[in-house]
Amino acid sequence: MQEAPEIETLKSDALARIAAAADLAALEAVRVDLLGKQGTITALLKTLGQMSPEERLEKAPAIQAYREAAASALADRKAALEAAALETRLASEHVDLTLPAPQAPRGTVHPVSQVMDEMAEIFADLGFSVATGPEIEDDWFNFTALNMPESHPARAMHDTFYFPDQAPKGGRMLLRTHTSPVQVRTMLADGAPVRIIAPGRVYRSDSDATHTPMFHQIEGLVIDRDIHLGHLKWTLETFLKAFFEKDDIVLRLRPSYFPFTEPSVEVDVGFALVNGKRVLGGSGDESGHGWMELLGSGMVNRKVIEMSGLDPDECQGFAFGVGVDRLAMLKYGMDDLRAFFDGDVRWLQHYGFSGLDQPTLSAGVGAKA
Ligand code: 2U9
Repeated sequence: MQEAPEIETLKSDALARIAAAADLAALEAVRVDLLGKQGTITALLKTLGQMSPEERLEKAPAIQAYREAAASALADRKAALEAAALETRLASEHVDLTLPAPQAPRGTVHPVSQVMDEMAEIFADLGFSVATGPEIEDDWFNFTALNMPESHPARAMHDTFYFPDQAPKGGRMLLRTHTSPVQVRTMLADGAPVRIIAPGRVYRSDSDATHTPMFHQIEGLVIDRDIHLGHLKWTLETFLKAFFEKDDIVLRLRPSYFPFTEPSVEVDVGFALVNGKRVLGGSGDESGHGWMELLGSGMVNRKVIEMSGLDPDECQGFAFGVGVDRLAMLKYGMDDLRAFFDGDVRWLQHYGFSGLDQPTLSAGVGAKA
């Protein structure tokens, strides 16, 4: 009967070691030493296998009791040590709730989106609404309706991404090369009067340091009665003064040619060279000044008005087109167009806008800065 007391001793020693374990690591060491693969209790349990059935009957209860006592003491001690560790941490770690929460990395509004918002804000003040349309167009809306019939050389100039498949009305499907199809669709759908700007992505298959296969444009269209070039000039001046938040913006309208406008004018803006940097404002004819080409525009070609379902003797209008990426570079001083599309977070953090800073033109058009 010597045997059983020996199990009791083993058990009380084990329970003492468990109670004495100072931390979770020490307790884990005791657990492995007792119940691990090479543990003393594990070994003891294995001896049951080599015993005679009588002997097993006699010894097994004490050994089983020893194993359960050790296992539950280990579990209790583990819970106690974990609770104590949490207490210590809670006591030591005091969270200063007045401290601002750590800033989650915030995205920024891309300069192109910012400029599009600013322009929508300005033109909304001028009574324009924003019109959008499909980026995948057919060549009737992208070219023919804009007075660029099949053989028109301008088609080639617009070096176009064509799709293999046929367009519903014959012709070819393509990625739009300008947002002008949106204006044609609007005239066909809503008739006159029209006061819209059409912002969006456009595609041309040329890619070099200053051209990217996809870029952003905003075109504007006004169709009504008795619209003349003066309305165009005033609208562009008012827009650019509000956009660049400068009252001394001076424009020069230079005769040009576009198939969809007649007469057509390129619009230049005057700038001064201030220690090598171009500062917009003033006439470009003054010494130390110059003219910078900004956008194209003109009175809408009669043929385009006809093909858009309107009577050119009844109504006429003006249109303009401008590259948004280019406007953003001018206003916010970026010098590399390609960076617009690189998705470099450092560039976006530097040139991006926080979603909260609404375009600063809430003073509205014509308000004194
Ligand atoms: C309709 C009638 C006329 C839109 C116009 C321009 C001149 C123009 C360029 C500016 C920079 C394209 O992004 S860019 O390369 N655009 O110069 N666009 S007039 O004329 C229209 C549009 C629609 C129905």
